[in-house]
Amino acid sequence: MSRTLIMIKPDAVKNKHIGDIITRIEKEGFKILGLKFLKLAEVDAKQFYKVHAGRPFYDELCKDMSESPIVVAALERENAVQHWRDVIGATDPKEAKPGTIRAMFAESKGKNSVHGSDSDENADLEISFYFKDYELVK
Ligand code: DAT
Ligand code: MG
Repeated sequence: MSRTLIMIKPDAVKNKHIGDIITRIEKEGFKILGLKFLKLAEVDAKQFYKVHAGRPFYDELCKDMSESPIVVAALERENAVQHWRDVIGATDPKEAKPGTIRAMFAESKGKNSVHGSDSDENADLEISFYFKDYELVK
């Protein structure tokens, strides 16, 4: 079993896809270890996405991510990181395969509905960004 950190981004919350995305999480066999609804401060969005600091889309990404609420979840499943990335599809919804969450719901490359960790190591870091250990079910 492994873990991944997912976010339902502001565009998907605004477009009323929280339920659709949580239903998909359940159908894909993930166990929810932690779940929160919150609004990021811009400074925290900048911290979360700091690997992208200096890239042309960084400021707008952090502004978009902090302008309205998001849902964050720590999920567990066999091969969690790769499975969730397969479920969400390519970063740019125009390149995402039919049936993936980004193909169905994303507005653009920047407002692309969902996040997923890109490695087991980053999943642990991202989960600890949002959750204390005692907030995750054992
Ligand atoms: P992913 O979210 O698929 O892991 P990433 O880590 O490369 O993609 O980028 C993080 C987020 O930054 C991505 O979900 C949306 C935004 N982003 C990335 N590349 C972008 C671009 N070329 N133009 C606008 N936004 C971009
Ligand atoms: Mg990424």
